Amino acid sequence: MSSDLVIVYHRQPYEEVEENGKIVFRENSSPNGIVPTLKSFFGTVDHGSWVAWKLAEDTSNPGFDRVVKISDSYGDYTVSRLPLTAEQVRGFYHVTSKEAFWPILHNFRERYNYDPVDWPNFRAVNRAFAEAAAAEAAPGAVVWVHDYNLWLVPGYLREMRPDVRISFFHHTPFPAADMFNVLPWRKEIVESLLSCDVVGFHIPRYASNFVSVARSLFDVDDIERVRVDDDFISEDTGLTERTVPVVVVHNGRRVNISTAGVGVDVDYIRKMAALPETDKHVREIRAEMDGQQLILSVGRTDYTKGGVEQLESFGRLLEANPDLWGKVRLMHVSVSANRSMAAYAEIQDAIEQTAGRINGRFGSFDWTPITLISRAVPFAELVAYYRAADVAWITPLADGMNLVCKEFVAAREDEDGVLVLSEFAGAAVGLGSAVSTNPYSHRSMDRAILLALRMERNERQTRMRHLRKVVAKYDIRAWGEAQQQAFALAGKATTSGAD
Ligand code: GDG
Repeated sequence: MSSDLVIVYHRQPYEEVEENGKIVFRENSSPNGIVPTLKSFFGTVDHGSWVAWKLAEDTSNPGFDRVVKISDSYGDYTVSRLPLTAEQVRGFYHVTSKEAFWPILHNFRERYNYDPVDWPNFRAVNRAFAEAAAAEAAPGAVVWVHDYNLWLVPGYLREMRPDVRISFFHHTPFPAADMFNVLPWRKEIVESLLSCDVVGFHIPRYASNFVSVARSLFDVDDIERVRVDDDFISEDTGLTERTVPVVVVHNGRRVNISTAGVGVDVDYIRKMAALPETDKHVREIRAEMDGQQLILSVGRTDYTKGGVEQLESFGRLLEANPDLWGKVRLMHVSVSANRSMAAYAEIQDAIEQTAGRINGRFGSFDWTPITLISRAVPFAELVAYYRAADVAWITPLADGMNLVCKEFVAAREDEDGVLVLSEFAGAAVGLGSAVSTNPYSHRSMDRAILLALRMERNERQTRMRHLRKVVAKYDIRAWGEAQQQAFALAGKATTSGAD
């Protein structure tokens, strides 16, 4: 059965587990995160499909059904599993996407690694994703492609299926032309993106950067711009833009540029925060803290998340303020997603060494300043920590959006707690009431955390109330609606004969 909506996302939308020798598909144990949100879109169409990859030793004889039907609380949908060998996955995902694209997207030119890239493999994998999507899509269907590792999919798909509407969403930042154009495949990538009906970003800066990159490489004209909504103009972040492009025309085709930042499931987090088990856990954490202040830091282990820089700031804070010894603790949750990759193993080591050095320098038998957690904490537990923390310290060097800071705010029904947020997280453009910090500046980092620890209750509440309004207004449902509107707009652009 062909589908009105095809979601192309590299990971499968469920957990595949073996039970009594049989493979069963289980809904992801946590309804939090982007995958359940994307699946909820299947409720808006007659039939939906999801395209993802699955490891196979022999791709022509993968030993699993390529297409399976799933029925879960999101309805009935099809999952098309693209068989890829371990070598193909390594080449397209771990090498090309993570070693070449990821550093450029996040402005780390010095970490960019060109040499091991196997470009023909990247093309072949993206083409295979496009073929799988083309096979699932009904005439005129929306095909919704996610993230940079699938950058070439729109171009191939447009050739195969001129009738479909293609929407592409970037979860990462999109850099300026000086940075993006370091990629030798820049023209091929941007040409593919310009064959979409909608290209989507979290914030106006990334949309503007994309358009300036496109203009540097192609004749792109008729750029329609609108003023950015006041909700996304924060004077404290270097990421603010005053206007944002909404349409560009390339080769006579209109390409809609959509800007809507992913939000969190505020209702779900609120409910979880209000559970009696969460209450009990919060009381236990507070009892354990025994009047000390708790700083919480949560993120993936990635150099973009600025973990080492943050730990060093904590070390300087203790060095300069002996009155804080024994009075404050940092819980640093840094979950490693890609242990096998050298860049991530190196950052994990650096985090462990820095935390160890600070604990050794300042700690005592009954006070360990930093608790380092490298395994994933169950989400229910994380919510208890969000509630119990005095400060959430979220200081990435670059981050497309950052959902952790929004989860923290959503969990704070008590309207207390301080958010210290990097001005280089996409979320910062909407969260002007956070304590803004520049993670590249020692002085700014050290000042912001001290300010947060010493902030009076009145100011904490005023800031938190404002943050909560914004996080609730731009929650995950608002993002979903913005995407639906963008799909509808894409439909109009196609039928109005803009081609
Ligand atoms: C990419 C972009 C963009 C973290 N530790 C634990 C845990 N988490 C969960 C958080 C949050 C998620 O992981 C992390 O989301 P982020 O948005 O902060 O970061 P990325 O993974 O880098 O995501 C990013 C995002 O895509 C969406 O577009 O915001 O900029 O880089 O939900 O709660 N969850 C659990 N235990 C942990 O220890 N259960």
